[in-house]
Amino acid sequence: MKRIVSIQDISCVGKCSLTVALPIISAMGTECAIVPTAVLSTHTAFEGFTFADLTDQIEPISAHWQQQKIDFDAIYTGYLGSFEQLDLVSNFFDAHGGDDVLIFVDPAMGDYGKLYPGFSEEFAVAMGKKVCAKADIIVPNMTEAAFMLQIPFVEDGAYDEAYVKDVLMKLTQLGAKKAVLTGISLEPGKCGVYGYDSTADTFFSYFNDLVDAKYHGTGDVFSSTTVGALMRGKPLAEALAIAADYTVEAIKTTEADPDGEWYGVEFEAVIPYLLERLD
Ligand code: PXL
Repeated sequence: MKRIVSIQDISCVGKCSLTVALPIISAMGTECAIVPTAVLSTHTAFEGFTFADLTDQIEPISAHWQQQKIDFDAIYTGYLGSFEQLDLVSNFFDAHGGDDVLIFVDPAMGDYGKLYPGFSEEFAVAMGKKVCAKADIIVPNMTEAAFMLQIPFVEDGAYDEAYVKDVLMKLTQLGAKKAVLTGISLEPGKCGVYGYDSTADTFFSYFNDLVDAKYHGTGDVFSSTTVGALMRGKPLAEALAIAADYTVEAIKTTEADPDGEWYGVEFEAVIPYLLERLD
């Protein structure tokens, strides 16, 4: 069985970061170790959330694993909360990375043209230079890409395919081998992903009908599923398609549930669909 480690926060309620990565990656048949970077009572879209920083645990955990010769098939990072964590995660890549270790970075920092509460433009630039630079695959949305590259944010409908390709090439110039832009819309009513593999100089894309609903944590569902599918041997383009379709299923299921929560999607209800797609 493959083993990955996911480095991100635990939002105790909120269906994002580790409470999404753990169940999805486990259900897909891969061991998911974790480095929790912080414990929050909820994700940051709730009012009055608590926050306990665990930055000082990252290095000792890493050192213990090195001493125990515990290694990983992939390192998957998501939401990170401070400049110091960016440095520690970059060191973690050096300590636990290698030719056979996939480094997958979701630079979860914002959406719809805005950074999440607490993040600065400088932080986004550092995420690009310190963490994305060492990745095999990065999966920002257009907001995160714009802040990391220090270019203006362009709304859906206002960019074309040539612009998307240009942003992707700039993202790989940060150092990542492959970049995938999520939440891309090139025609009304469609939404999907557009990627660039700088090692092969090839582009790829996958689109679904747009589901007009916004929920927290969908990026984490998408990234976790992509990592899970890659670990099961799927090529990147297929892993992204499975992840996009599963995320759409989870959103539609949540929308259809009159008791659906606002803060996250019912990805649990459609795990059987995901497992069918894996075979
Ligand atoms: O889904 C990204 C995410 C992860 N972790 C925390 C968040 C968010 C998005 O708002 O607040 C704590």
